[in-house]
Amino acid sequence: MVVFPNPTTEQFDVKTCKPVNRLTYPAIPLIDLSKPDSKHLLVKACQDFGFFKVVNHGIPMKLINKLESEATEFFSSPQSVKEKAGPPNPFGYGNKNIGRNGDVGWVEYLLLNTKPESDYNKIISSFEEHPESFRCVVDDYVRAVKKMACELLEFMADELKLEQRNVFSKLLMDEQSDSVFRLNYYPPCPELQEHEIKGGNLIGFGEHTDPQIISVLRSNNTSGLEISLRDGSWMSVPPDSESFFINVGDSLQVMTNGRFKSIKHRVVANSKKSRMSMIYFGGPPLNEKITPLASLLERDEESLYKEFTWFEYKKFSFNCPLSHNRLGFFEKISSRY
Ligand code: GA4
Repeated sequence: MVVFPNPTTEQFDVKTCKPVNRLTYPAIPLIDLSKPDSKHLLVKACQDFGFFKVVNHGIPMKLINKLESEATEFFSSPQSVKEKAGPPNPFGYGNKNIGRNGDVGWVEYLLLNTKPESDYNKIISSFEEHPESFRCVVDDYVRAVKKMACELLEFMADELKLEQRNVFSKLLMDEQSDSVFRLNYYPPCPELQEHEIKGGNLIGFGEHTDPQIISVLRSNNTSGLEISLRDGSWMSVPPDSESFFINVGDSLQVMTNGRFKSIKHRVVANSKKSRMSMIYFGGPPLNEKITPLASLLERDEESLYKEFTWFEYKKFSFNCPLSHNRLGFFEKISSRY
């Protein structure tokens, strides 16, 4: 087990968190699941941004709110209670330390494996007064967002004119799918008001791309999420507690031979308001080869990536710092390494 000393606020590097000024920002692609035509926008959204917002998704607000209130209750429990569920190894409760390589953020979190045989029950029963209800709501929520993620992946396959519309979704549906669920709580940081006045900010979760296939994020109405645009500027994503935000992950970028973009994103914390987010990371089984789909390659088009399994990619990623360009290591002609 790696034990990190408690990070100091200076480590959150307020300077690098300052957004680059731009005069105009592009609109975030919007997919309205109640309108069948909306799915035509998916491929373009994944190619141009690797990010989009989903509305009219059909997931009951009651379920979402129930999970948020369970999570709020957990994060407001005494530190000693929360720590019973940590440190993450790799699952469990974490506070400020992210991953194994010294990254820190102004965030508390709970990382859970979604596999039924995982030790997630053990983690939950160690801290909760009513673990049963927490477990049920996490299960119901994960089931619902996974279904939506699969639907979106199938629409993408349709739009890409792939013969097998479940070519991506079957990886999430597989019993061995290595998917993860994360609750992030960004507490307000009053000491940072002074930095905010000077236009600085505090890193909640540093810049990174998600290694999996697809990520489904829902947050409360506190801002903080920022996405990196092609010109290197950061765009703040207006929060919307009734919608979901979807990221293309590194694995989907590889499977589409770079057509879809795995988006770099980060979260900045706030001096006054807390932010709560819940993210489902849909991943493939560990032994799955992550390689461009043959049917997507044009004549003479070669794979941009060396062959690797999800296990190999995951092992490499989890030993890298958060902001590392991990996919660069697997590119055949390394562009950024
Ligand atoms: C980013 C996406 C998910 O939150 C996560 C993260 C994981 C962790 O928090 O342990 C990683 C990060 C994430 C990518 C690089 C490595 C691993 C922290 C880190 C420094 C759970 C995941 O799958 O990859």
